[in-house]
Amino acid sequence: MSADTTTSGDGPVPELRERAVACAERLRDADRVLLASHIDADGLTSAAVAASALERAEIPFETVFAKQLDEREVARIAATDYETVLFTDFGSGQLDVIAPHAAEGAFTPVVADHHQPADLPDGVPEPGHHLNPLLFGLDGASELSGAGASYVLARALEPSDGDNRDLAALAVVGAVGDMQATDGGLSGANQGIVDEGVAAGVVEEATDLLVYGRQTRPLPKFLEYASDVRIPGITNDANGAVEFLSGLDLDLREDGEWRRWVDLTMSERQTVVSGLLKRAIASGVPASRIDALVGTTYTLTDEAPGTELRDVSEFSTLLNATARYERADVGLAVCLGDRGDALDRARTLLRNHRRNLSEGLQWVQNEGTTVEEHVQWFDAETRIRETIVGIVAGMAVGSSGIRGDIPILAFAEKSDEEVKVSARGTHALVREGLDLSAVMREASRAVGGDGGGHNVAAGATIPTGSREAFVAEADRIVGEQLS
Ligand SMILES: [Mn+2]
Repeated sequence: MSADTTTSGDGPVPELRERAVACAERLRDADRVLLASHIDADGLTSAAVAASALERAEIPFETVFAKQLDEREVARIAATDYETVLFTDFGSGQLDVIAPHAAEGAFTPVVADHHQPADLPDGVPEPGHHLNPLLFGLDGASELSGAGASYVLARALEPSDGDNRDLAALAVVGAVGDMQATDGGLSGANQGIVDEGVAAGVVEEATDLLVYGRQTRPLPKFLEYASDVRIPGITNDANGAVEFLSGLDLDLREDGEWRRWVDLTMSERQTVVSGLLKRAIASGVPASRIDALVGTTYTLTDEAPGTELRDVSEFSTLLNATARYERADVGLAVCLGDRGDALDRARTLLRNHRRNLSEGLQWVQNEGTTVEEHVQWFDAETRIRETIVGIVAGMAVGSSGIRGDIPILAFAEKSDEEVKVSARGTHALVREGLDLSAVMREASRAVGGDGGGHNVAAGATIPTGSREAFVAEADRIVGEQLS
């Protein structure tokens, strides 16, 4: 029998753990720490995990957030009198900017990230406190998120009488929010974190219907909006969903109100699932799509049943809604346990977010995209907020009237001087060689901007007026990648 260390107290990967211990030592040596994190679901949970761990280790800290860690932002950080800066969910891709400041003695960086590390300028030494799964042969897009890297650090920061495994709950929210789950389930080092969360009694893993809104949506809305697997006559069909449910011979209303998925007994759920499967088969939905209806789900057992926070995917959606509207303070407060004002605010932000997304998608579908040789694009200018234009682009690829066999570039105005670009591809294109992270970095730098991200989804900021040159450059690079 070989020793399996993946689920031991050493955390998900022993080499990562060793690096985390070195990072933790640096943090313990600091009088106080500036915690800087990315503004998205993964970045917010990263910050919450790190903040909780610093608090418990009695290390004073202050938290700041940024949408993008560019030269200006790093310079602002360097100008503070913090000697130690902990970067979470970003920092690796900006090491070329951070390391020179560190070399000059402005601050000592500790980085817990999962994005592609940048090459350093000649003669600038590699910072020593760099915790990133990519340095240890793990996939940063599917095996460990920023929150996961922060969690590994948090375990290393545990006081001798403490146990930070409860923070696995937030790390799982971060991984799911970072789109690291396939068929609902996490893998790699992420699975190790799930196991620790289960052992700590904060996470529950189950096989269930993979439909958004298990905790919060009344059954007809729950099925109507289940758009990942389209079932004719139910999906996007309010009357159809009600008719389907009414025909099941179950008592699905309580005091005249529709019950929610979470309210059903196991046997009631089975009746609904088998009815759905029958309907899907009868309507000719392909078997592979039908399989995608059911998969792994994660429940946070300390959260109240029937709330967004109980279900990991609903929790991460709620956080994203706060992030997209620059309310990182609200998202962080929810992560740190505020169930009053912050939660109310987050819910309002989510309602507005949904309305903005559907209006945005409608607009793209009406306008259509401009198709180049290897990419398609649209410029929303100020019609779609730059913070949600990427999500709209992802929803648009392959939707009604928009091609799904080439990547999409989406532009939106950021300021008078800057334009935000978001790129979205498909996993099929990535298998053929598409790497949008490289496309966005190279094409943006060619026009005086900067960018990066993941192979299937990436972003950049470019100077106003450079759109045409950027599209030409991106089109050429994508052509090279896919040839
Ligand atoms: Mn992330």
